Amino acid sequence: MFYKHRQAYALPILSCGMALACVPDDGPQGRSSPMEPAVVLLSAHDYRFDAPDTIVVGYTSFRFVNESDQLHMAHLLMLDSGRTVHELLDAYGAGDPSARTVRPTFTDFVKRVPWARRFGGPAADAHATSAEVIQHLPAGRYAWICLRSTIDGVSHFSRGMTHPFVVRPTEDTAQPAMGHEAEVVIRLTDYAFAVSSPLTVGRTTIRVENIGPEPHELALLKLEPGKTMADFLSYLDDPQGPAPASRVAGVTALDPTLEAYLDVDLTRGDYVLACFISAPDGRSHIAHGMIRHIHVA
Ligand SMILES: [Cu+2]
Repeated sequence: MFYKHRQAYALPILSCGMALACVPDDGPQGRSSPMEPAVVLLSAHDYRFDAPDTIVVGYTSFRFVNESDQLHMAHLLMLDSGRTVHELLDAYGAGDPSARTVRPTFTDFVKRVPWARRFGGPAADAHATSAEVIQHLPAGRYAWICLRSTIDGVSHFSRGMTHPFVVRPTEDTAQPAMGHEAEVVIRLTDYAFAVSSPLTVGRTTIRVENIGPEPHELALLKLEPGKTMADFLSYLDDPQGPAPASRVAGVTALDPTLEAYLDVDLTRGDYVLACFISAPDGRSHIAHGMIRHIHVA
């Protein structure tokens, strides 16, 4: 059943290839039917996004292609009325060359900005395509931003990796809908992952819900053959040599009460669930216990 839905809403991507976003006759984003999420294709380069300026309210499936040699994220922030991306970059210290929001060790040290809601969005490893991240976006002003830093500590957004966009209301009563149910729910709490049922090989839709008071993310990484959680933890402390795990899917930070869907295609193996957000005490959520090994069979 899931395959049917997937094929239906994936078609606009195929028909518009690697364009910025699908622009069929019916509007600024790909849309196969009102009962399916609209499809938006994003791509990352060093250091910019190719992304649409306007999306229609409703469920949107983001597919993120990373064309560069390093990990990038298309993190979504919703800005309160009257706020601008310039103000956001100022708040994040983009003009300050010493400002480091994300250390090369991956922890997200970004400042809490009360008028910018962290709204999820995809991330992808170098030369990879993210799993589909499906979210309901209310009308408003948003920005895509990459919170990663270069190895010398310069944030990608201060190099220009941000892109404002608008989610506009529609008079069409049939907004893009989710279209299919989640088979698994992963709840993000302070500080743990609660997984409703085991993840299995093949295509799965996961609903990711932040039910804690902190912002949280879900990074799903697959361990390389023979590598263990201990290898992964020591790599986070001291990232030398090839990474023992690669990111296969995930939803970047969601503020409390927000949710997103993740359509993944899993292969057999050992995976790590991790949240790289930093807590108010300055330690990472991982240090607080927000890391978990799962086996997919
Ligand atoms: Cu967390």
